[in-house]
Amino acid sequence: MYRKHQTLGEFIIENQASFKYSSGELSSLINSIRLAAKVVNYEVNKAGLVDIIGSAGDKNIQGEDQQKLDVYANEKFIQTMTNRNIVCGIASEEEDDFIAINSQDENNQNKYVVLIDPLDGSSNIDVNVSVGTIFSIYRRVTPIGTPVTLKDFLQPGHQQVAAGYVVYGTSTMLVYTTGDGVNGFTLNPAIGTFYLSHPNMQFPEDGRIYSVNEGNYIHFPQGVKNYIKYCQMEEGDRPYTSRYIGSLVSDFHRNMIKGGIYIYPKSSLNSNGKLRLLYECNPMAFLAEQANGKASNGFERILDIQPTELHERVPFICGSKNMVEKCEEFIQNANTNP
Ligand code: P6P
Repeated sequence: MYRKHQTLGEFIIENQASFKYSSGELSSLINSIRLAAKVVNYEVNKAGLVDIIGSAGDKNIQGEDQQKLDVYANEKFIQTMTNRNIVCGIASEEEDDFIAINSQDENNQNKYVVLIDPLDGSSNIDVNVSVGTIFSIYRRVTPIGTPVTLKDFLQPGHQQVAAGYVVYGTSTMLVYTTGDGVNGFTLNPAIGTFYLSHPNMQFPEDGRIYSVNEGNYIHFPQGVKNYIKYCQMEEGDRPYTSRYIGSLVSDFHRNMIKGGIYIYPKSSLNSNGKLRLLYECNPMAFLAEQANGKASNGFERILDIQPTELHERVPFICGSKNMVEKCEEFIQNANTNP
């Protein structure tokens, strides 16, 4: 149910009843993410003006230099969700282990856990290219009132109750789903309000944009190489256009609007690819499927993968359904006919 110029706050209230768990807590959680997004957006937008760019001198569990904005965004999202006593646990790309919230309080009736990549694409920050926040929300599976455990976080993606991203681009947008389609809200920075600008977002079934880091081409599996050559061939609606921003949220967002495919495959450099299942691939896969798109690891649906570790990586192919299926065909054929 949409109204022109509807604000995110109005949308949450008016659509809460449609949320199958019909719980005000999820609405409060989305509202807390909205608040944190505005705070981080303010810092991202002024990063070029103050000394907040550049490494914080630490490295995260991925062994990557932590940019100061990474650290700031991580703190803001965790603080906002913790202060409002809405969730029982948080896992973040920037945190080695999950964070239990009020877990010793047997009166803690909070039933949601959140997994987050607070500032994805952060290597783009100091070159003024879009970055994003990605979030994934589950109901806990262990008894309410007991300390949250790793089991609450290692759930397959099809158990997500909500997922979304913030893209800090030419405009700042919050795009999310609670399992009833995907809706995009654009921030009016003058008044700090998100307005419904992209109702019911859908991937076109076909597209002409492929997003992959071709600098790694020689390290890709043969099937991926064959698909990239297919995209480049003069035939039918090809060659396609190559667009790769180096920021998953930005490439995904453009592909969802225009049609396209994003590929981060395994390679001889990364045996499981680079992207993390729990707080990058699962939320983006949930959004993709809710927007008539598709997401797999080349062989199986991302949302069906049973996680075994908090920061595990998976090969990721996501976007317009027909493009993903064509890429899967090349990967699976090369596997059977090497
Ligand atoms: P590469 C950013 O670090 C990220 O996780 C995604 O946002 C992006 O698509 C990818 O990695 C870029 O990785 O190896 O191509 O630089």
